[in-house]
Amino acid sequence: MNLAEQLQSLYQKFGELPGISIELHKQLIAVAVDNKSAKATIFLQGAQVAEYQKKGQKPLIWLSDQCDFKAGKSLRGGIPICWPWFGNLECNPEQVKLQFAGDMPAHGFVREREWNLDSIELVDPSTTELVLSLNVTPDAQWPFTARLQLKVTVAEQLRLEFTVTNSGDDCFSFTSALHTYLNISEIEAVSVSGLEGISYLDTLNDWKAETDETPVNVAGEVDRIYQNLDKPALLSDSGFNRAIRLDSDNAPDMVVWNPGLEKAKRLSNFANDAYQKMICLESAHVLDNLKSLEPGESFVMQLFVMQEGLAQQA
Ligand code: TA6
Repeated sequence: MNLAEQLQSLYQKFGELPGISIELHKQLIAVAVDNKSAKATIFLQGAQVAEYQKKGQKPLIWLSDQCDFKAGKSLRGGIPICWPWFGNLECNPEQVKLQFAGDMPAHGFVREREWNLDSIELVDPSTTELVLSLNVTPDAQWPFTARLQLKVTVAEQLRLEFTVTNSGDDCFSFTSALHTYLNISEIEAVSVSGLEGISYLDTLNDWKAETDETPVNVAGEVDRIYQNLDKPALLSDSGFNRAIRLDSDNAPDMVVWNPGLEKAKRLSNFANDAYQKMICLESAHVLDNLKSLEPGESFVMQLFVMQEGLAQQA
């Protein structure tokens, strides 16, 4: 189907639902949700959440104002789904790496593919549930068969439930992440707690293992892979006077990333000063926490993003 036929088909299925809009952003189709709790926008390409904003609050999710909405290119911002590998393939475990042939993009390939919008359910006036899916079939990049599903719940909190099913005849292994870009007041105004004492790999310092006993404050480029969290991460933003809690299920790791000025200049669709207004807290399972699925087995990872008032400073 071409874009016009796709839009027509989506309007016929979902266009009459209260609070639901089918949108075209240049080459990309999105579904917009507006209910009593929040507004949200999900692009069919990559099943990428691009917006989530609780009513009366500032946006929770950051999206670059330099997105070009081109087919085949993941939006800068939102919550890209990194699968069947996280980061550079070369930095993945052998068990994951050896499954691929050829030159591979960072963060896998499903964030660049067109997912299907299977269903939208208005659970209640404050809760909307969308299900998107993607069937991955063997090709020159990856010789396995999988069915991916993303369930997005737009309510007082944002919930993503990412399911991978081995729908083929051969076992495969993968790493993955929900690469959440958060909207912040100023990078100097935020700190991330909940990671104190958790071992992390500093990818900017030869992947050396480190730990911090204090909350993470960002001054310059940060790219850390925290392994095996034991509590939710909490982003405190004194500029917006709010805290954002990220809780997850089956995502034991978290990547904390801010490009800083120098890397910002090299990033696509990213203004030089945009590093001031975003930070990535990426719920993941990487390295030793890779997953392997036998035929018929499934894996489910969940992310809960909720906004809280800022604990009154003591
Ligand atoms: O998750 C952190 C990271 O791997 C950074 O190193 C940076 O590359 C970021 O992801 C963005 O990657 P992308 O391929 O979306 O530009």
